[in-house]
Amino acid sequence: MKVVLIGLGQAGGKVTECLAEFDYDMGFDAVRGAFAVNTAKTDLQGLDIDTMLVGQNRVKGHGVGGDNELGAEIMQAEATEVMDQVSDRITTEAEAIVIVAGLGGGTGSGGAPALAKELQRVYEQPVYVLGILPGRDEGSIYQANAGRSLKTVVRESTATILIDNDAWRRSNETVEEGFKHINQQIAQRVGLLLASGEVVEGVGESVVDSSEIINTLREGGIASLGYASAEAHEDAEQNINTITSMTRKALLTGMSLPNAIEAEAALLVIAGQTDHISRKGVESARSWVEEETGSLQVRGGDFPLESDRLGALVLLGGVERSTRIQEFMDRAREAQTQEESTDPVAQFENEELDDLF
Ligand SMILES: Nc1nc2c(ncn2[C@@H]2O[C@H](COP(=O)(O)OP(=O)(O)OP(=O)(O)O)[C@@H](O)[C@H]2O)c(=O)[nH]1
Ligand SMILES: [Mg+2]
Repeated sequence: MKVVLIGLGQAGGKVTECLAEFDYDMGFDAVRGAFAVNTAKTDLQGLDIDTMLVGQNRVKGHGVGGDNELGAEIMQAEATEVMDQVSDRITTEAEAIVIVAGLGGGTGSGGAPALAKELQRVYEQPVYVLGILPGRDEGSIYQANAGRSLKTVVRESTATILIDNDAWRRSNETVEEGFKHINQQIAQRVGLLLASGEVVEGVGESVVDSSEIINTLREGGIASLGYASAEAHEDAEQNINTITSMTRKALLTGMSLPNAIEAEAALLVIAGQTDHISRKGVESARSWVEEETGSLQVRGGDFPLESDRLGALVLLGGVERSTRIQEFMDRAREAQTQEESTDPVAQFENEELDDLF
């Protein structure tokens, strides 16, 4: 699937750069444009993609300091300039626009729903938000910001692909090392998903197509992504169990939103050398995904790739009813109340999370 990436804020810019690099290094050419937009000048320096500073008249290049209402206002005021900058890349060839942002901060958190709204108004292509949820141990302002942003982003985008910052965390890591690792994980998974719909050589019936990604994401507001890989045997018959156990691992322990398995729709992509892929393995993995997710719409396909390993990529669409999302929204609601608690009256007036705009 050919896409244009727009990273907003610090996390958005870094993850976008990672994704563009992965796509380039692998020679996939699914990323047709990569931009980083921020209110903080220093965060744009050193990024190896096109950059754009916004909100200069409001914050003079110093960032919005976690104020996502200000982040939203700045993007609402400057969306036209941002869209002018990216419009050359959003040709008819581009199949989707992907906004990338950390939902817990200010610039990306507020900017993502505001830009999604404008892009949806102007373009026919789907507008996806790749949103990053703060980890549990991040402060209440991050949780509250992310809750309000998520609510608004789901309303304004075609689908929101969520990454929980706790999902692929390893122990004994500094926050910085942790981010670097998570960003690489995101780039690999999202990069493979985008590239999987791009194969043209040796197209067979079983090869996955962009439209299958789009249809899976069409089914609902929130999506998640998981991956696992394993060594392949030379003989496809020997890979039946490899494919089913890899698929189990991807769905049960490898998702970007852990413990959110109930879904409206799913896509199972098996990546690897075509003569390593067992049809029987693929079929049984697919019916297992059907059972686990409770979805009647489980699509599937191969992603032919020169490798001595096999990979299983699982995309779930419509996971918003999962307990993981409910838990997060509760955490965000509680955090918003805490943030408002300087005004004792406000606490009782509103138990709901406010929309950002
Ligand atoms: N996965 C990942 N998350 C990050 C990274 N950097 C920051 N975050 C997360 O993103 C949120 C903060 O968003 P930032 O992108 O730093 O904020 P911003 O959009 O630049 O907004 P302001 O700095 O307030 O203007 C927090 O929840 C962080 O945990 C990163 O490199 N990778
Ligand atoms: Mg910042």
